[in-house]
Amino acid sequence: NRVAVIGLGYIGLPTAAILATNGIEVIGVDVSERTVNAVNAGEVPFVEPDLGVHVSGAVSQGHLKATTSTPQAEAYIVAVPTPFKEDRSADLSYIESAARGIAPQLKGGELLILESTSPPGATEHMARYILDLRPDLSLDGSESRPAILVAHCPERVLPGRVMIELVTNDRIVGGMTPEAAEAAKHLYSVFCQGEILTTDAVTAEMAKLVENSYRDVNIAFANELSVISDKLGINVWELIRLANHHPRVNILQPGPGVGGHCIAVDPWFIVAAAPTESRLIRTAREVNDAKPDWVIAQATTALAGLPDTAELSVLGLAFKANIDDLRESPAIEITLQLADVLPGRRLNVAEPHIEALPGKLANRRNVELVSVQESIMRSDVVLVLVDHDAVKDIDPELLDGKRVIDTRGSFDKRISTLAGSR
Ligand code: SAJ
Repeated sequence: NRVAVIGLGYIGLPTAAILATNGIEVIGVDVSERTVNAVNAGEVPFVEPDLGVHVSGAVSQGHLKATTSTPQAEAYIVAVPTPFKEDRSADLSYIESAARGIAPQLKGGELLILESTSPPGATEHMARYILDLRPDLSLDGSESRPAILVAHCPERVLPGRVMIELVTNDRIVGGMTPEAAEAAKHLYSVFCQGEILTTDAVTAEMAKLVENSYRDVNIAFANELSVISDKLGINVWELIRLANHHPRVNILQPGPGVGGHCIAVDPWFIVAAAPTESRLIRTAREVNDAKPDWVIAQATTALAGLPDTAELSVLGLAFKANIDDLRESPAIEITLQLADVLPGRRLNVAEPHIEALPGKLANRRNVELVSVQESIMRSDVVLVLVDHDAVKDIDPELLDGKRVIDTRGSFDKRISTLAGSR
């Protein structure tokens, strides 16, 4: 049995690799020649712990091959991007183009799994799209047309822990038909040691969106508390720590905003599907999206009145702690805007997980990448944007006499105000 995985990105490649290392013949398909060549050379074009070992092992055993054209296979896993469009509805064009590749290869009896995070109805859309191209097939064998089994199986792995969570997480499998759900469950049981729960396709789509919205709403609550606390002169970290002693309260941590490729996107798919009804989910998105501007105002206020020579230390650029991933990072957005609104100030940026500033920041004359220690020593105002261990572990004496804006509570036990500037 042969499985084709369409889209060799952050989800497709790990899934292809784990199937292949479990003895399945896997063909990975990607539009990028570069990605295809890298995989065929046993290499991984991005950073994810342990993925490299799996890919190189699977390729050298001959179980994993990559190509740019969709082959014939018994099962297809579609793991392509579903970005949102200007109007915040989902862009299904990558799914459609994967479907156009798959359709001519089908004979009937194949399993088609959509893994991409999708708005409600996307799996059905993919199925209908294929059946329009292949009217000789059906979803249920009706009118003696051979059936294809279509299911949605959202991934829930945490970047940085993908190879572990692929195996250990429980998995939701939603079929367009019960047979499709069972077939998908059978395939995932090859590597998934968690529970595999079956449902219908649209419930599986919503489950994924709801998980990330749940987190977004809870982070928004924490972010709102930090703004309220600042206004009231309360230390939000102490406040949350105390409130969390209640047996049924578990408030998350405020930050400079919500980054990453999922939590800031997925709730919009729910809002687009039910705009009038999704009031809380929409507001949470707005609260989190507004947080970077609030942080920028805190930093400019802290610098106001200081001599022109006073410099700013910016600690962290990644979208969360202890990773090197800068994509969709609120810290990048904040730093870029600060570089613009403070053209006369030097910004000493420290991001211990990168060797060079990303392009957008590299061409700003007032921005320099330095070590955490150097950044603090040079500066009068310290803005913490990511709670990397390398930031939390600094000698507290370095902060003496500095104005500290700690958006992550990295020093919460040592400094009693959030803004430090009051
Ligand atoms: N954040 C806070 N405060 C918190 C927790 C997180 O400000 O208390 C921020 C982070 O700093 C980051 C953002 O939220 O900027 C998102 O980080 P995250 O660790 O919450 O999540 P992701 O984006 O790395 O991964 C999420 C996970 N979803 C859930 O935990 C419900 C992961 O399981 C999903 O597979 C992934 O989205 C995805 O691909 O959908």
